Amino acid sequence: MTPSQLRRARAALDTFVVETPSWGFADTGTRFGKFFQDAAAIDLGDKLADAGHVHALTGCCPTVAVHVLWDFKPGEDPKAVARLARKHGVKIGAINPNLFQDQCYKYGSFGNNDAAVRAHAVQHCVDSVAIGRAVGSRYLSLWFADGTNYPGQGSIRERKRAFEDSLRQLHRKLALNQTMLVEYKPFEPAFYATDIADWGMAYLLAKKAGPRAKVLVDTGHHYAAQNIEQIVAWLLDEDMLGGFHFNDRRYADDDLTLGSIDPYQVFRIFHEIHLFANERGRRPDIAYMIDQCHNEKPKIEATIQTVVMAQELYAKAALVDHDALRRAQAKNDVVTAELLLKNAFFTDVSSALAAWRKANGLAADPLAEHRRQGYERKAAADRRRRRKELGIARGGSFA
Ligand code: RM4
Ligand code: MN
Ligand code: MN
Repeated sequence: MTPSQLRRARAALDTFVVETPSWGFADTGTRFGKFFQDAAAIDLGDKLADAGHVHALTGCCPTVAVHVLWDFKPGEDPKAVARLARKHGVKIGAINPNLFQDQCYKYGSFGNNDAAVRAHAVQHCVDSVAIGRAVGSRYLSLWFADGTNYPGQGSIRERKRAFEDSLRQLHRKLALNQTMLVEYKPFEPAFYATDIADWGMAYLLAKKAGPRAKVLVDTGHHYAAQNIEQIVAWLLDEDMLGGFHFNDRRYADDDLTLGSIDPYQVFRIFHEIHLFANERGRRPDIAYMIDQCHNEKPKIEATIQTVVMAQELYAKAALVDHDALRRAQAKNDVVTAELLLKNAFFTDVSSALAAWRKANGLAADPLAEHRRQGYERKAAADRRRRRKELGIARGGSFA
């Protein structure tokens, strides 16, 4: 790296933070079964402790996303949860309502043809907004399992209008500093017509809901051939990109570690963001979040891997010479333009990462440091003992 590249990479790292998901630290499963890890978090306290540990090692994960139904006991004071997070050195990030587990959601939530179910779903989101206010969270993150499984099962247009209406109602309840993120996913659990199946649908619904609704791009929620960075560039240009859920996939919504299958894809996404920032003279306000559940890898190790990979690719993408790129584009010099991206991607940024970590008082290799500290082993021993005391028997069902 040249000294100027080193400076650019370090400056990029100074601005980059990524949110960890509380659910990424707990036992989760596949559609077919659940495999347990002794070190998996038992309760929200454990999840926040794990998230705090990841932040202490990486220095760039100050917030934790929570799932309302999985993390908050009924009647629990959200302020107490915020205090618990602070105790572990983190803050509560995006609030994720749960609109898919209750029996009443069998035929959908915001898209349900029963007005009472829609009202119930909206009310749950309004309650989630209140939790967000209490804990000082900026984001309400919405993912809907809504859709139909068979042709003819429901009115596609009526469901669309039900979504428009419910999202508009919910938007009215947002605080001025809160943003509502609308996530899309092509299929699963609905296998015929998912109500918010792609970024265009999410864009339209967010636009109609109000100015504080934006689109959330989950990198795993696309068909294999889709050009995600093009979607990102369009959303940036329309000021409609609210955030990301990072993960990787080979087939569908696989929740694999970011960059484990296609790191160049992630680089290209970051490149579009850096290029936008360079042209506009300001960094876009984007929530970078992880959405991964690991069944085979130790959860904390996989999370650290993800964070380190995100930092590395973000730094690499910051090395693209934007002026040179514009010159090459103006001349239609396709090869030079492409090489500017490729060369940045293949540049070894490890010295920038090491310098940044040193300057921030962090170990050079967060994963090695995690292993050295023996956190996993200690957490496993503690949680094994507590499970026994609490009489927690773990079943094999997937959820
Ligand atoms: C979905 C989606 C959401 C997540 C749910 C549980 O696949 O990615 O973001 O909250 O799973
Ligand atoms: Mn997601
Ligand atoms: Mn997903």
